Parts: sequence; C-alpha cells; structure tokens
Amino acid sequence: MREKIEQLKSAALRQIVAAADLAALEEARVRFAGKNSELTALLKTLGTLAAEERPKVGALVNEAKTALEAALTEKKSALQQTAQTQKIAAEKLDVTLPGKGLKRGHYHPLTQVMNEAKNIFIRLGFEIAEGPEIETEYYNFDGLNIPPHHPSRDMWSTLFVEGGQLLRTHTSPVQVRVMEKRKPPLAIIAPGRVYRRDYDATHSPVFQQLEGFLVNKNVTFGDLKGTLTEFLRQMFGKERNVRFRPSYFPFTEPSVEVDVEWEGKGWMEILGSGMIDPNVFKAVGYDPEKFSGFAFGMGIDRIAMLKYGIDNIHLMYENDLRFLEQF
Ligand code: 2U9
Repeated sequence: MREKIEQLKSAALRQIVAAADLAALEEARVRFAGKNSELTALLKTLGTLAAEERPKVGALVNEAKTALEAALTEKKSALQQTAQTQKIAAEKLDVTLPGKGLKRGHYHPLTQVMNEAKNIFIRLGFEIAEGPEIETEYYNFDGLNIPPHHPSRDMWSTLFVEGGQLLRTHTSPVQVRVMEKRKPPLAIIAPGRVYRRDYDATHSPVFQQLEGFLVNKNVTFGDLKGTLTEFLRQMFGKERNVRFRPSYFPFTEPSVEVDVEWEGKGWMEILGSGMIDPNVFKAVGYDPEKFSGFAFGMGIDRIAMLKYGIDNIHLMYENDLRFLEQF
C-alpha cells in the first residue's frame, strides 16, 4: 500500500512537472487528484486495513494529496504566467508604425461650383431664396410675362405632373414669390434644381440653375453689366475673355446672353440676363415707373463643364467614382 502511494505520488509529480499547457495540467489533476483518481480510490479502501495501519496510511495519502495540490497550484500559476507572456508578445503593437490614412471625402463638382457662385453673389450683397420644385403654371410662366398659348412657352420643354402642376423649368418662380411678398430694394439669388424634357451631351432632364435679380430705384443696364462682369471675373479669372450679345427673353427687355471664351474652341454661352420687363413688375404689384431692375440666370452644370473641361453633362448625374474622384 505504502509503495503504491509513493508510486502514484511520483508518477503524478512527473506528469505535473511535464505538463506543457493548462489543458495537460488539468488532465493530470483529474487523473491523480480528482474524484475518480486512484488516490481517492485508495482512501476508500482504508477500511480494509488493520486498525493500527489505518491512521498511518491515511496520513500518507493525505500527505501525497497535499503535495500534489501544491505542485498543481505552483505549475498552474507558472503556466498562466507563460500564457500571459506569450499573449502579450503576440498582441504587441508597434506604435511607431505609420497609421492608415483616413480617406477624406469632398463635395460633388456641381456642389463646389454652386457654392462658389453663391459665395460670389453673397459677397456682392445678394441674399439666397428657395422655393418648391413642383410649381403652378402661374409662377413658372404667366407671372413672368409668358401667357398661355403664347409661342414663347415653347422655349421650355416642360414636364407636367398630375393636377395641372409642373416641374419648374427655371428658378424664376422663386423670384416671383419673393417679389409678391416683399418690396424693393431687393437683391436675391435663387439657386436650385430645374427640370426640362431635354437629353443630349449638354442637356440633362434635371440640372442646376442659379438665377438672381436686383430691384431698386434707378437700376441701369450698367449695373447689370458691372455685376455680371465682376461675377465672371471671380469665377473664371480676370484674364478670361467674355462677351455680351443681344438676345430675347419674355421676362426681360432688353436682354443679353453672355459667352465665355473656351480655350481654342470658340465661345460657350453660360448665362442670360436683362432688364426686368415692366409686365413682370405689374404682375407682382410693383410700379414700373418707380422701380427698375435686372435679372439673370445661369446653368451651373455648364459652368462646371467649362471650368473642368467636362464634355458630357450626364457624367455629373451618374456619380461614377472614377469621375467624382478627380475633383
Ligand atoms: C423674374 C424676372 C426675370 C431670369 C433670367 C435668364 C435671363 C436666362 C437661362 C440661362 C441658361 C437659364 O440655365 S439656363 O438654361 N436663363 O437666360 N434668366 S433672365 O429672369 C427673371 C427671373 C425672375 C421675376
């Protein structure tokens, strides 16, 4: 019996010392010190021994158990220490490595040009007004001196919606609404999306406009020319050639169109303008004898195409990253 105990004890200690990891150590514990271990089984057979042997053997078994438990505890903490050291080594961070650069987003080219245009006019003293994209015929046409059945309505390829309303073909309705509510002096810009039934390289069914007007006493064509020239200089630089040429719009008289020189390719029309027609003033209740003003309108898409050399307007509405990343 004593021999058996000694054997078990040294076999157990060997296995404990040899355990390579916590799982192996647990296996040794179950095998030599667990409920179903041989040592436990030995304790249960104490009853079969002679009475004077029992306490001695019992003490031996207990001593063996205590020794095993001490060895287990010691080995366990050594293994835990090793595991911890390995884990720290494996997870080591080199804080001196360069970080992964965060990719920075940017505004859509149209938004960039729109913001630039708005800011130029804001610096010149204009304020921004906005209005609905679904409009009535009155605000889109009649109020702008474009009567029903008048051939000038053909200038806008209008998209109608149910209930007699339409998608605004320009942002002019915003300006009619402002004039109805407020009295001069006024200097307003109306930026926004507009819609026309048009489709080719330079026409999209949705595009962005910036229109504006200035109304006061004694506003002249000189004010129109000065304001727009200043805008063009800030947008395209002082060196760029521009030209004003006579044109026609139902809501302005006289009217002009402005072209910007297009390196080597002639001229590109980018805006229309004119002195506000007396009929427009009458429609909003202003006295055309007392007030005068100029109005203008420009296609933001066109300006972006000219500034960045984009030859197809649709690129700006397809949102292909290969295109957008270039701005
Ligand atoms: C009111 C009175 C007058 C706005 C104007 C233009 C000339 C014009 C086009 C340029 C290219 C639109 O983007 S485009 O297709 N616009 O030529 N717009 S005068 O005149 C107004 C507006 C509102 C009350």
